[in-house]
Amino acid sequence: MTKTLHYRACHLCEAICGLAIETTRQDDASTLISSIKGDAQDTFSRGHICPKAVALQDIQNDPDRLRQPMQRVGTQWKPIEWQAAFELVAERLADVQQRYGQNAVAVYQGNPSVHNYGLMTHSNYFLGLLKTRNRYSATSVDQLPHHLTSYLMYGHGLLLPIPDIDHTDFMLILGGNPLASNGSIMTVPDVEKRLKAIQARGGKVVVVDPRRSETAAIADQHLFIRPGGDAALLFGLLHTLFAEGLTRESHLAVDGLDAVRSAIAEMSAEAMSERCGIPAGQIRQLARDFASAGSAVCYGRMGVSTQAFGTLCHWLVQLINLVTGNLDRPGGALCTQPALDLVASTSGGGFNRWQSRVSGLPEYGGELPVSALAEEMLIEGEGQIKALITVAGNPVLSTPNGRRLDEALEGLDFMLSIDLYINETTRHADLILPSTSALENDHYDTTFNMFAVRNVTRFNRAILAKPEGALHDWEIFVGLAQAFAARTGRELKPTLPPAQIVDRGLRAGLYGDASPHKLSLETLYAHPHGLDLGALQPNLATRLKTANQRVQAAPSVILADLARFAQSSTPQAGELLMIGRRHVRSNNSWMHNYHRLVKGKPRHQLLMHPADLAARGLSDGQRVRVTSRVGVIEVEVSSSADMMPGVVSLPHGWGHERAGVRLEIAKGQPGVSANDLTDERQLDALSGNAALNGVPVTVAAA
Ligand SMILES: Nc1nc2c(c(=O)[nH]1)N[C@H]1C(S)=C(S)[C@@H](COP(=O)(O)OP(=O)(O)OC[C@H]3O[C@@H](n4cnc5c(=O)[nH]c(N)nc54)[C@H](O)[C@@H]3O)O[C@H]1N2
Ligand SMILES: Nc1nc2c(c(=O)[nH]1)N[C@H]1C(S)=C(S)[C@@H](COP(=O)(O)OP(=O)(O)OC[C@H]3O[C@@H](n4cnc5c(=O)[nH]c(N)nc54)[C@H](O)[C@@H]3O)O[C@H]1N2
Ligand code: SF4
Ligand SMILES: [Mo]
Repeated sequence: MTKTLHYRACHLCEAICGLAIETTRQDDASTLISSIKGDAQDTFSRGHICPKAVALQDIQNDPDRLRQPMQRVGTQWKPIEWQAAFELVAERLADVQQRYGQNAVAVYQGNPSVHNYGLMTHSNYFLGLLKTRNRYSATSVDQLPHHLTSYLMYGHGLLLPIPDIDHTDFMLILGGNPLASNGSIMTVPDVEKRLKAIQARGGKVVVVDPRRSETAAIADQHLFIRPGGDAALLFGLLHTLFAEGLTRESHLAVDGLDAVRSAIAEMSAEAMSERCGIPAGQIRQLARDFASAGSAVCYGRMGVSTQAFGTLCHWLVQLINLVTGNLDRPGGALCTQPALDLVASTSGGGFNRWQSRVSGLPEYGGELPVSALAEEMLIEGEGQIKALITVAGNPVLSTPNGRRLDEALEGLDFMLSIDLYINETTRHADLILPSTSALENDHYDTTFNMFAVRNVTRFNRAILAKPEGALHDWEIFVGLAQAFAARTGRELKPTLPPAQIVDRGLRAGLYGDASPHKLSLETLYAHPHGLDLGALQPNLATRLKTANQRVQAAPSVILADLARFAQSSTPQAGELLMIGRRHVRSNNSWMHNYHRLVKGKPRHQLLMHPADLAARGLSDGQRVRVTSRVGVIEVEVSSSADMMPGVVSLPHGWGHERAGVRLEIAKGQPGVSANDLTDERQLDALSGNAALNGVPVTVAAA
């Protein structure tokens, strides 16, 4: 038996923690993972990991994980050869497009699409050939408002200013719980230490959240907010900054600040207080604290993206940083200078160039909002979706009104899933093509290095050999592209493996723009613990992609959305609004099949304030029936004084007890799906992003 120590990052979530993985070569020549620990020599993550990293070995060994292409024949799954599978896909998709048009084939790309570089570099090699406008992804149940705001204000959807957490004196967090999520659009391994370091250097952390979250619990101040009330709070803050002369000159050239000032003239802290449930005095004080800090950063995430005014929220976050002089400034919000820069090498975005057929929801970046997916399948007419390809996604559990989508999938002519499991979504597929597992893959993080709180880079080598007959995700796309091109007589340009694409990008910038760091794969191979390229630096002035190279503070489509805000509902007596939550042992819908992560007491209960329980004659632990416009679920309720009265919390990604799902451990503790209650009609209408938080519900004894 020989033991070997390998170093690479975990890429299950955005934190990219360095791992030290020991493998043991057995006498029979097979290789086992003998331990997974944090890599103390990784200067970015400094040894930090969470329990999910240790479960990488469980993914590897899971008997439920698919290892070969599977074809559904009735209710049975039968193995099929790769080439036969590729040809079958090509035949079926070509047939659907020939009969119903190009848009009749839809695509949904899930979250791991940005955590696996082969999916980044090669999915379009195949999917691009389809030339369909029915492209969907998890972006529109997540961070779409961030991209749209950056596209409109800075000219590129990926110019996302990142909190300079290591140097700030004041961090205001709205709708993010990095202690559970490990940070999002803020790649920050070891976030708890970094937040506590703010406090240790005399700074402050303030959290705004309808639940006293794990992050709120360690903050200096926590403000409960009515779900969906953040735009009101942020208007009140910005108004106070203007009204009390708390603004500071920015070095950035800005258009439209006067227009902003007059547009929000009536939105004082006093006028906004009722909508967010925060007293005007506290709003004003927060504005003063923020403005008087040496440096400060306002950061908003999931909780403020996936709500009815997600884009207004992110626009206001940018403006608050801008007018206090904290945008593009150390200790404030800064853009990264990544080794492989997608801002330099991709187009900026594109918005509302076309709309969804049934509800007219706007396109962004070539995709339509996923809230429209089910109706585009169910409602007949020209352009109706007849076939679907899902890639690393589980929209039945992840998108609003998932039950309706579950039903819609039944009616498709053909469905292909590129996935590792037979889950709530892929059980409907005709064909599932599974890729190699994470540790069998090499990986370069094209996405999360862009969002990191330091400029960092690394290349992750595969640790386990590719099993015989297995294919990487990128190879599956190449196989599909070749078969589809052959079938339809289309020309296919040659491609390179992802590692070579990354090497080119590191050397020269992907499309010939000189890379600022002059790196190559070779240099990264020589740095197995990652390469630190320094703290974030001001660079927005030179990186702006707007037509006139100035920040656009008042994009007209955003100002137009103020009218919708003005007409929106104010709090109703007795209202009960549902929000979500994350737990460090879970990962969206797909890591519930590992005993190590799900053991112990269940974590999928509905949380409710004791006063709300009492008002309904309910008691802790009881089964309750939760009803929304679109659905009903039954679940156990847990009494929690951490909830804001009038708000209940249910995590998403559960609900594994469905016929045909092959997730034996997950089915032992299935939970229910929060997205059986969320409403596909509840949207940030401006961007089309789903409003998953702030869903009106009623709760009664089951
Ligand atoms: N109510 C509510 N709903 C939510 C959210 C919420 O907060 N509340 N959060 C939303 C957010 S932020 C997101 S990102 C979405 C996530 O939603 P989705 O992206 O739709 O789903 P995931 O649960 O991430 O499912 C990932 C799938 O990818 C597969 N997979 C994992 N690794 C690989 C790989 O390397 N290759 C391939 N081919 N497949 C792989 C897994 O088996 C699994 O089926 O959910 C959203 N839905
Ligand atoms: N352990 C774990 N880590 C993950 C994931 C996971 O599923 N599990 N998913 C990954 C993904 S895909 C993403 S996108 C990130 C998300 O990472 P985060 O953005 O940190 O998301 P959450 O942990 O869901 O935190 C959202 C917070 O918003 C609060 N909230 C809900 N509604 C409102 C509201 O109206 N206003 C305000 N102010 N707050 C509100 C919730 O109570 C919750 O505390 O996490 C990533 N990391
Ligand atoms: S926080 Fe956990 S899941 Fe995320 S990268 Fe680090 S070890 Fe992996
Ligand atoms: Mo996400």
